[in-house]
Amino acid sequence: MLKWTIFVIGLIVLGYVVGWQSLEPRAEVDRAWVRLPAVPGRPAAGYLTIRANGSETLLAVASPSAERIEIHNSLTENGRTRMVRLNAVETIGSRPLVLSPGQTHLMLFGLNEDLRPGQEIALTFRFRDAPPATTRARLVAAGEAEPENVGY
Ligand SMILES: [Cu+2]
Repeated sequence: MLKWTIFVIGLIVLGYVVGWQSLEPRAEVDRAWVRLPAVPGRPAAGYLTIRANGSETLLAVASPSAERIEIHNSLTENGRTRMVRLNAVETIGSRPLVLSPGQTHLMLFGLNEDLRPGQEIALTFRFRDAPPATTRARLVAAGEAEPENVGY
């Protein structure tokens, strides 16, 4: 009887494990914020955290408030920092991927110049496998630190 009980429990556990692995790819974005440019008309920079239930690739980002959004990486060579455009950025397994100042970030070109610090804009993220995700990003002034309580 005990053997049967253990066998049945084993089947249930196996079912959960297999079920989890075959889950549809999912990705969400949170803690998004955008630092407005010091000079209007210059690009703004966006930061956020991507969480996926497996390895996932971010392919593109769009917003009704910006003409174009690029994914950038900051590189420091010989003491000079420059930015390179990335075609995509990947999560490693299900570890959260954090886009933060001085590292991988979004660059928002042609941002609506009527926007002010404290307001929010919508950002939509397109992934290789997971369905698109939309989040709201808090706007902060140039030179202002990362806002607290920016999670949703
Ligand atoms: Cu950049």
